[in-house]
Formats: sequence, C-alpha cells, structure tokens
Amino acid sequence: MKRPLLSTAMLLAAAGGLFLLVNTIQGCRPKTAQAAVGGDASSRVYVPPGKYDEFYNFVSGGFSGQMSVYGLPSGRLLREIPVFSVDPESGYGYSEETKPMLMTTHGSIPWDDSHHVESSMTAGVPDGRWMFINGNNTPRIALIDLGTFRTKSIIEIPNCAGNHSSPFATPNSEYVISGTRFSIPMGTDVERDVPIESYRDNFKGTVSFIHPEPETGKMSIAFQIITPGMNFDLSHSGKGPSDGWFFFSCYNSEQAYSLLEVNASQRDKDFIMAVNWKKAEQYAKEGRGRKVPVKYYSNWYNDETHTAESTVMEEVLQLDPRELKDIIYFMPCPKSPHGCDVDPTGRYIVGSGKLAALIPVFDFEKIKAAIAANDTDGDFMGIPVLKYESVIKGEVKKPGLGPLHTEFDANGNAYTSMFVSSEIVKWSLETLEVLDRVPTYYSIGHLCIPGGDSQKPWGKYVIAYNKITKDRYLPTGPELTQSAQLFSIDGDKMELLLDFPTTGEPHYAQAIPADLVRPREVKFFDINKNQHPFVAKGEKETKVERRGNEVHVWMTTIRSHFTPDNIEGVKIGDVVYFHVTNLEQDWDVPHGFAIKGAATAELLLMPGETQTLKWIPDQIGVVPMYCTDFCSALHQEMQGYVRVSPAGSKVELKAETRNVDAGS
Ligand code: RUQ
Ligand code: CUA
Repeated sequence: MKRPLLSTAMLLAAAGGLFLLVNTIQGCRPKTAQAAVGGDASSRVYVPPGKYDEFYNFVSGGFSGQMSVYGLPSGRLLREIPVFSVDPESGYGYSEETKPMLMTTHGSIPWDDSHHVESSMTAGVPDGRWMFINGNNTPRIALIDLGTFRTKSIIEIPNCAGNHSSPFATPNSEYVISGTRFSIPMGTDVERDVPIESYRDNFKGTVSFIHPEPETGKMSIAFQIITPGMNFDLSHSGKGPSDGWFFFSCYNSEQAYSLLEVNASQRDKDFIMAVNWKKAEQYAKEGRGRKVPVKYYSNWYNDETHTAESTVMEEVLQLDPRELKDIIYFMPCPKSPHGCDVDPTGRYIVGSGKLAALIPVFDFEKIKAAIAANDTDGDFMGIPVLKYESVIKGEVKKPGLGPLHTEFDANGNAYTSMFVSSEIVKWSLETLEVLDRVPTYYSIGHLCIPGGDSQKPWGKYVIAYNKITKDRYLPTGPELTQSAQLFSIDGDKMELLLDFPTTGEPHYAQAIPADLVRPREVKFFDINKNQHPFVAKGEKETKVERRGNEVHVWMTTIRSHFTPDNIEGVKIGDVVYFHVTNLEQDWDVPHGFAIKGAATAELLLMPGETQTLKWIPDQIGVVPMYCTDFCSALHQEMQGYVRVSPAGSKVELKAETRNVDAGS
C-alpha cells in the first residue's frame, strides 16, 4: 500500500518537474497551438448562421487541378470550381458543351497541377471580375468568371514546359504572363531532337504575354520573349512607378540538366529578370518580332450558346532580346530565388532565395538608374547583368530559414513565408528590420493577405498555406488533409485564429472583399438569350430525332418533370444525345439529369441553361433516368424511362410525356 502512495508522490513531483522543463524548452521553440491561440479567437472567426463572410478566398487546388473558394474569416468551403479537371457533379469536362475546354495539342487533358491564383485588376486593384490560375504540367492559363464562378477560358502556352511562373497580371489586366519552368529546345522536329547534354547551346526559356479580351475573356498570346536556358520560378508585375515592367525569379543559372538538387545550387546568386514589357509591346506592334509556326489551343466558353469553342492557333510572335537589347535585364539574386514580389508602392521588389540566409530588396529607382548608366557586371548569355550593389535597397538579415513568398499590408510591412523554419516573418519595408515572427503548422509554402500583392492591401489577415499538417487534424489514413491557417495582422503581433482544411495542396491564393464580387453575380441564365443549337425554350419545342445511328433528344426540366419522359425506339448501336434545357428562371433551382449506366457524369443544369449528355446504351431493356438535385417536394417523382431495343428492331422512335387523367 505504501509503495503506490510513494510512487504517486514521486510521479507528481516528476510530472511537475517535466512540466517546468517542457515550459522552459518552449521558451525557445515554437509555442504549442493552445498557447498561441487567444481566448477570443473563436469569436473573431465566427460568422453566425445566415450571415456572410467578409472576404472570398480563392485558393489553388494544387494537383487536383481545380480552384476552391472559401469564406473568410470562417474558413468555410463554399465551392470547388473545376478548371483543368473534370467534374462528375456538374458534368464539366464530360458534357458535350464543356469537353472543348480541356482540349490541347496533346488531346483532351482532364487534369493539371494548378498553383497560382491571380486577380484581374483595374488600376492595380483587384476588381472582382476574374480570377486566373495556371496549369503547370500541360502549360495552360485559365480565366474564371466571378459572375458565374465558372471557368470561362483556357489557353495553352506553346514553347513552354512547366508553366510555373504564371499567371500574374499587369495592373489593368492588359496581360497575364507565363514563364517556363523548364527550358527546352524549340523549333522544328530536327531542332527539338537534340541531346539533353546540349542544354547550354540548344535549350531556351520563354516568357509569354497573354492578353485577355476585356469584353469576352477570350485569351490570345500577344508576344513571347525568348530567354537564355534556365528555370523561371515566379513573377509579379510592376505597378505605380514600375508599371510597364515585369519581374521574374530565375534559378538554375548553372544551366544544369541533371541532379538539379546539387548541380543547380552551385552559384551564390541566380537572377531576378526585369522585363520592360511596355517596350516589348511596342516592338511587337512595330513588327520587330518573328512569327514562328507552332500549334496551341485557345478555348472559350460562350455563355449564350452554353458551349465552349476551341480555336487552334498556328503561330506565335517571338521577340529576341539579343536583337532588341533594351527589353530584359538580369539582377543577381541570392540564392535559387523562388518568390518574386512587388510591394504596394511598386518601388520595391523582394526576391526570396530558398537557400539564402537573407532577403534582398531591390529598389526600382536604382534599377532604372543602373540601366541608364549601363552599370553592369558583364552579361549572361548576351543579356546585361546589373550590378547587385547598384540595384539593391538592402537585405533583411536573419529573417529565418527557407524564405519562399512575400505579401504586404497597407502599413509598409512585408510578411515572408519561411518553409524550413516553418514561420511567417513580418518585417519593415522601410528599415528592413524583423518585427515579428509566428510559427506555422507546418512548413508554410505560400501566404496571402487580402489585396496583398496589389496596390491596395485590405490587410486584416494573413493566411498560411501549409505543406504538412501532421498532427493538426483527425487522421484520415496515409493521406492527411491539406490545410491553411488564418492569422490576424491588425495588431503589432500576428495572432493565430483558425486552422481550416483545404482541397488539394494549396499554393497561392487571392482574398478579396465579397462586396467586389457580388454586383456581377449571375443568378440564372436568361432563357430568351439561350442560343444553344439544341435548346428547347418550352415543352412545345421538345422532340426526338434520328440522324443515322444518332438519336437527339430535345428535353426540358421544370419542377417536377422531364419532357419527354418516355422515349422508345432507341436501339443498341445508337448514340443518344440528351440536350437538356432547364426552363426555370429563378435563383438556386438547378435540376440534375442522370441515366442508368451513364459512364461519365450527371448533368447539373442551372436555370436557363442547356447541356448535353452523350449516352451509348449497351443493354436491352427499359432504362430509368431521374433528376439528381432535390428540387421540390415532388423531386422523387422527377423521373422517366428510355426503352432500348435490339439493333435492327422495328420499334418506332417516339418521345412523350403522358398526362393520365385520374378520372378516366
Ligand atoms: S509555388 S509553395 Cu507554385 Cu511556392 Cu507553391
Ligand atoms: Cu428536378 Cu429534382
């Protein structure tokens, strides 16, 4: 009896000591999450039922190829927008109308690795009109219309491989850009079929300037600048005094083509590339480029025909900076820079060297002066390299380990994500002094402040997009959730308020006030403006028609029936196209369309919209179809049948909806 008592006392003493010890250790390590969250954190992110969030947060879905939309500060997931991915819920990428959106020179590519979300801007401020997002793997840029929260256009980028340095925008969305991550040999088949070890001689990079048409959102490539072979990583446009310029981080100035981990980490400094795009644009207009044959797709969704159109482009205009000597300059930047961020005033450019122990801040005034004075340190592959000392404002010393990305508030502060030391570091743009640091859980990649890469940061929050969640959530097997963290930046000290899970690995994001988006919101599509070639604008226009082995059904939905809902005369060997129009003209009344054995997706039809599901019947019998969206009290009655007969059957093709009089 005594022993246990003694043991308990000893245990208590030991536990007390351990507690003290742990507390002491925590003094010089990241605090625990509990210690870091203030008592009122929950009320500061709480959005009561029925109330709206203040900000939309548009977050890349990483390797899921989509973009997701959250409300802030609640962190509630509002929508996943399929972009480079197919979506069985809405039929995006599966319906006949949306298939062209995913067309590329490699055929239909229904997946990509999407990294960076960028706002369309007017006068350097996000305008709530569009979001852009890049596809890394099969180089593409997509434009999402914030009226419909749908992908409006996608352009493929030729002469590009790994479209990572993308799709950052100029202050009036004149251009969004694409910088190639991988340099590659370009040109004819013979010019491209070269030994990998001829990298230095044959491999080139490109940065492309893509113009989104303001009225339609259609995208085309205005011009493409050829660069020495290396890797472009990230970029941002100049603004204010540096408007007309674009800045790209470049690594692998070693021009390695194998084991880059080692071979591309040799030099102390790589580069930030400064591009005078106004000059380049002028040269392009003056015809000083070269039109080079190359195929690429530009896909655009027409909201009136409710159908995507693909245009195959045949050439691109290239500018060669070895001839047009004043369009690009290199600035040395330590070491393997990743993020390339421009402060709200447009004067300072921050390069974040993944392997650097400091953060260089470049001064655009000095860059201009260095260019004017030809203050160079020789050249790199024929491109002038400005002297580091001449273009630098200064360096942030000992910021942390593994700086990746920087965002800004409206008060002259910068916030840099530190991947290796897993923290956000706040520093002053004026003094370059570190002001505050806060741990992230864990290994932050990107970060985002509402408006934080524009001329008008709204501030309030910084959101960390983390690479590792480890022990933060209930485990879900080998794959743990991806996650973000919301911090308040209202005070001098950053304060952790909330963790929230994300879909796919989040990279960059944009957060903008909901008030900017809401005036353009589309509640439904006007059926009178529906120009779909197979629209039925009322039940009287529904019909069924055979064209060889194709059967076309003009079908309508309205609470709570399909017209027609009995179809006979379909035969094995037929290909059936259900062209379904939702006749509703009210907000939030979609209908679904599903048929047994459908191999791809359902259709989820918004009011006033027409979409087409292609169906190849493969079994004889009577096949049910039904509405998948609980649209009304009689939703479960919203159904129908298609009779499928053997090939060569004499059953006549007919379609009807029968009203059986209860009295008869
Ligand atoms: S990159 S961390 Cu595309 Cu920084 Cu994601
Ligand atoms: Cu229509 Cu359920």
